[in-house]
Amino acid sequence: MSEYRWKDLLDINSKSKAYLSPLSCIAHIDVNAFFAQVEQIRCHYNVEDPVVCVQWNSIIAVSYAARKFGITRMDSVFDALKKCSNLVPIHTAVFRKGEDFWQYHDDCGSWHTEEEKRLTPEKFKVSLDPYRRESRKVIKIFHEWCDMVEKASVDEVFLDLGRNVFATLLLGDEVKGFESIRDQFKNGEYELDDYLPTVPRDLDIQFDPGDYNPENEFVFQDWDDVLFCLGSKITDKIRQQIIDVLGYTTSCGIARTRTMAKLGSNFKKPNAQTVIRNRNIGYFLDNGSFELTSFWSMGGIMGKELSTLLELPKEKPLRYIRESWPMASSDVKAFMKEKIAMLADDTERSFNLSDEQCQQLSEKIFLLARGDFKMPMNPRPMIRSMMSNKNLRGESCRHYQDCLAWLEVFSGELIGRIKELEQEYERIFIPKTMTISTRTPGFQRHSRSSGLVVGGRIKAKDLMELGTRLTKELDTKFGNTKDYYPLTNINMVISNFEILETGRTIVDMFGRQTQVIRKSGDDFVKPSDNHSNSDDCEIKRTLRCEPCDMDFETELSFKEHTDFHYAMRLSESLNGATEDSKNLSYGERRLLFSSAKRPAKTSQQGPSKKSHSQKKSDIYKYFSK
Ligand code: DCP
Ligand code: CA
Repeated sequence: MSEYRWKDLLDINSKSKAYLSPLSCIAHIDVNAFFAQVEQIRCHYNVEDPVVCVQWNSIIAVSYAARKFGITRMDSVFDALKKCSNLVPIHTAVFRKGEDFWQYHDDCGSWHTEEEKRLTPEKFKVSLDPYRRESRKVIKIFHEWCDMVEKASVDEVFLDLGRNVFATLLLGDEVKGFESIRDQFKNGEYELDDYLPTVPRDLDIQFDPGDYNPENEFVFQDWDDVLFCLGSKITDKIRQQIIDVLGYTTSCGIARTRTMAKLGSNFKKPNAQTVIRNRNIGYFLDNGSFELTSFWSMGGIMGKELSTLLELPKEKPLRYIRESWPMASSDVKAFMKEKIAMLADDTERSFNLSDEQCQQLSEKIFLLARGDFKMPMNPRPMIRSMMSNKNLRGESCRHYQDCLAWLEVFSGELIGRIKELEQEYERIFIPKTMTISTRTPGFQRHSRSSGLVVGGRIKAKDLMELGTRLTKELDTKFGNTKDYYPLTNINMVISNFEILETGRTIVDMFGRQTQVIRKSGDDFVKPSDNHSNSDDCEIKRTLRCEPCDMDFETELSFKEHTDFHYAMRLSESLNGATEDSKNLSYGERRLLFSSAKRPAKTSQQGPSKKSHSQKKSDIYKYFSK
């Protein structure tokens, strides 16, 4: 008989209960050397080419090919070139001071060796947009497969595979050998508290390499083993799709909790997955490479201090936790409190933890060491604010005009990020507050905030206008004091977002472009002229799209049209735009189609964009114009 019950199995089919079930199946997937892979693919290099992604002279991502030469993120480009003479350093895209769009400068030749071609922080600001864009494409693939995706950072996600593995086990017929449990499920021949039947012997599945099984445990002892195997087949397919469609390799971990899945994905890199089945958790945690600080939330000083407080040994510290406090977290807490009391008078070694903190930490440590610390997924954390920031060096921001040049950059960057958010969430985001903040050479911060009033979608011009006003206020107040300029930092923060649902409140969304008018005879009058008896008159809505100079009779046709624009924008952001696009800002148009375009080798949106644009338009066919 199984050690799990029917209710444990049914719970993984519920988004809210799955992570609590002992049969939970969670994956963590992380893109390998993310920025370096983005640049490698964009510039058509091979996976064997030692590509590094560079910001000024620093390396911020190292491909696995470059890692073979011992190159790390700590190296400068020059150090790395000494380690590998055919290194391929590729600089991030940058905004130029005074411009509202980013650009790659691959065509500038040897920027890293020729002084005059160097991209310097005095004149440029790094743009991470290309990576966010790629990140969105990757996340989109996860959403195609999985109903609970939590984006943990720009290049990693957690997936709750509960529904996926439930369906493969009980609802599908692809995998043979589960006929009996499927029949039992379909015919309702079970009670929630009944134990599940024994796993059949003649199963038609097997683990690919990646099952962490150092003690050669018999593989399919219980249903958790089966579910992890099914889960690993799914993540295999997802990861293969990411390679096929986008070209990126990833590493993946599968386990019953998020923390274990994350340790798993980090275990083998690049292009690998590691399954930590429940019965192998102990072996995995004790394999020599893990301690309390290995867990994501225990990194840094906190984990170190707790290790000292609990007197954890260097050798197998997690096993020590399990063995020293085998029964309950209250035993960990008791030890902690006793130790804290003992050290109270020792100013060098005393700990300042409240009873409640001890309670929480002891519960967490007790569970982490058993690979059983459960946390719910947080699929869409709400965005609260967005910042565009520039650290300034030397004399690069000496007066008000210099500030304005950086405000152009900030406005362009923030509008780009709002557009990204809008695509990701399929909502319209309108920030209501802006803050401009500056830092003086003496590290004093000054800031000014104000409400942003816009009647519809926010534009770069709106941000620039208010940013200019706030910067002017700061300049008037502090600009004449001797230690204000040159500034060492300036940033723009927008916050307090109003979020509108696309397609629902058309008048709210397109307020300025939409007119509601009532037909009376042959004349049109505004309905506000006569509210009282609108029921008995024919009300005609004229919905207008200004960029296209077109009117629409029905909300449906108007909505289809705006959806078309939306699809165009989405497609353009994925595939590159055409010259007649109505969805480009002035800066984007100039960047892409200016007649003064640079000669041949120029790669303004990157070579891969060009090749992608040939594939373009698939998305259009779902929308009418
Ligand atoms: N990044 C950065 N500066 C850091 C850490 C990360 O700019 N100090 C950027 C570059 C990375 C990306 O974030 O490519 C993702 O960070 P990861 O820590 O996941 O590192 P990588 O993806 O580069 O490598 P790995 O394969 O080890 O995950
Ligand atoms: Ca990564």
